[in-house]
Amino acid sequence: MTGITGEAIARDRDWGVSARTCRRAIQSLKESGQVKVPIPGGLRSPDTLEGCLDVETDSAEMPQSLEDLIALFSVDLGKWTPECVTPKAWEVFAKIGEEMQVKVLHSLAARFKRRPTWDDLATLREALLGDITAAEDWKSERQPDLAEQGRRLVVIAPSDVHMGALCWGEETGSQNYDLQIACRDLLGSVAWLIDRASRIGRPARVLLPVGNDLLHIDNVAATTTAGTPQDIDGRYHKTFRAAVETYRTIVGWCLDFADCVDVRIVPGNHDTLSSFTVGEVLRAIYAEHPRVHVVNSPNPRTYYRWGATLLQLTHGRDEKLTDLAMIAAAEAGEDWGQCPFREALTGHYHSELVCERTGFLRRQLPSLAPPTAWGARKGFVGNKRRAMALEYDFEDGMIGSHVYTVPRG
Ligand SMILES: [Mn+2]
Repeated sequence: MTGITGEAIARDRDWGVSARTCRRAIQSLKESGQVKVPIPGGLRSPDTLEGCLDVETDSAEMPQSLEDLIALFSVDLGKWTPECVTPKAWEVFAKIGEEMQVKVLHSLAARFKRRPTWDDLATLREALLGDITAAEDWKSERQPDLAEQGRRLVVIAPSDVHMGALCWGEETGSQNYDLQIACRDLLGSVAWLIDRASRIGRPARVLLPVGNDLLHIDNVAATTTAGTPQDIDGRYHKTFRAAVETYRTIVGWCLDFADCVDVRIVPGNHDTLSSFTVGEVLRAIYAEHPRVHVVNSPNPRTYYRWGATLLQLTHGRDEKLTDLAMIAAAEAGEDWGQCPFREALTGHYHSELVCERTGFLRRQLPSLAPPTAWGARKGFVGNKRRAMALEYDFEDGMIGSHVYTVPRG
């Protein structure tokens, strides 16, 4: 009786008795020693119905845990997953010699559900991968990844602030302007530009050109560098201190915004000496700072390289503007040869302009200051008071800009 079960007898022989009766009979024979039940006999053979697998032990000697059941029937858990486990118990009676004995027997039944087939999973996997890939494409369009952040330079370039200038709106037909307003608008523009640029992510570096007529006058006689008298608000020393403190604040903001800050001094025609001395103070302040690099030079032009881009920084008053490209080629020939993107950032004219010729692009920055009485007399009126930030990719050159416009009123 190898592996025979009560159910098998009841089903195959059609003896007209229940499986339980047959089991009891078998058990009775076993208990009496007349029948040897081999191990692992006494088991119900797995029945594979559509989508489910039933297994059941048939005696007290059989395993009593689900894990044992799985091992005993070699149930492939890759194909089947347990759905329910049903323990069973019943009494058997046997006459051994003259004595009737009672014994409680146990069994364990379990039902397994068929897992999705590999074909189904493969199809599902392909569909999911397609969805995920599409989602990643969409994500990368909307949000540059961290590797991209490391390739990004932001140039924060307020120009022609003319701190210390005094402008009377009734006379100029524009807004009033004094030292306090200049500091307010300079800080306000930089805060706005950093906020906008930070929405894209944290850049690797900030380039901060300082100068370009940051101060309106260059000496205690209240004149430009060349000696032209100006309308001024406050004393020279007061303006100088305000310029240093304002840029100290701005550098601090830039350090919160980016990993490194590169300060480049760009002398203007109103502040040739003052921008140099402001630069020297900033250089002293940040001499030991690991993330701030100040370059200050008496040379009117300075060059900055970011990957494939060469930037020429100059106020743009003294050179012939159409010569700037050849001046850059002469002064920064090696970088010129290696950089497919060559640009000049200039100021001075208080108007925004982009001019590209033979692969050299000159970006003329707008001014944060309103017209002075002299400018109004000359008819230099109506231009918008603005400050710009420019975004450069390490390999792809300029990739964007932000513009702050001083509110009207
Ligand atoms: Mn100027």
